[in-house]
Amino acid sequence: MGEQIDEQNNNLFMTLNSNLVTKEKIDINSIKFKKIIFLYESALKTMNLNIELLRDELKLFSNYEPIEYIKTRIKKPTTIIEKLNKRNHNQTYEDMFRYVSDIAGIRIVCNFKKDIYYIVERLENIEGIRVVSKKDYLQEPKSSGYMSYHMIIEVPVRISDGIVFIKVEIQIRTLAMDFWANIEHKLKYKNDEISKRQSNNLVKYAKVINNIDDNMQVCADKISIQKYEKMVVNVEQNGKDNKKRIL
Ligand code: 0O2
Repeated sequence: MGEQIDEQNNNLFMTLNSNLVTKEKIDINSIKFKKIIFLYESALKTMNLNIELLRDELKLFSNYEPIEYIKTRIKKPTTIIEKLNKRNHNQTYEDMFRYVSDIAGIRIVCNFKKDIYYIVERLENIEGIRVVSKKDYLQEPKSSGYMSYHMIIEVPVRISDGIVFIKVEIQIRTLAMDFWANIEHKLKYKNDEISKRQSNNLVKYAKVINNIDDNMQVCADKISIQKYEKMVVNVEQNGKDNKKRIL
């Protein structure tokens, strides 16, 4: 029975795919393009809901609030075309599906570095999604100084015609990394005219920020250990008091 459903889904997936993933030139005003963007929007909404549920579950069940905020966006049609051109790909639907991995994008901003790795682990285990790639720019920052954890995943989107796996890019970073990346994006990322000196300064500031992140982590770890030790002392004290009362 399960195999039959899998086969059915697979056939629908192939039919839907062969209608959409074609070598036709992209027309951003066509119904076909609108349908494709709808699929990316659906994948984004599904993933966003999963992340919001994870955030709420952690808060309610574990009193743990690693996520400060979540942002989502769909890449502008003209930017999709620009990206294909810049990377010397064809302006076809096939190349758009294959090479533009961030048409649907989610950014998760956490408090601490450890939170990032915890969130990555939880996202990997969401049923139904497929992890395509992971890039850890915390371990190996970009030459610009950029730090973040990137994941490309595929989210199943079911529509009446069938099922299709749609790529979503997830960027996970701390508040401090987000502060740096937003400003650097405005000042430099797509601006070739910035001087070497200013470029070096931005790399320097990224290192300062990384240092602050590390110190905040040490601070948080110490505070949570102290909290735990206090709790243990309280429990022991309560135990002694109860004993005295009984005697
Ligand atoms: P935008 O305007 O933010 O959307 P890909 O670009 O994903 O096909 P690549 O080069 O392997 O392939 O991706 P990478 O570098 O892992 O991640 C790309 C995205 O990360 C960028 O998207 C940026 O959002 C962000 N990013 C990467 N490097 C930097 C950096 O040096 N500074 C800042 N501020 N952000 C960076 P886009 O589409 O390039 O740009």
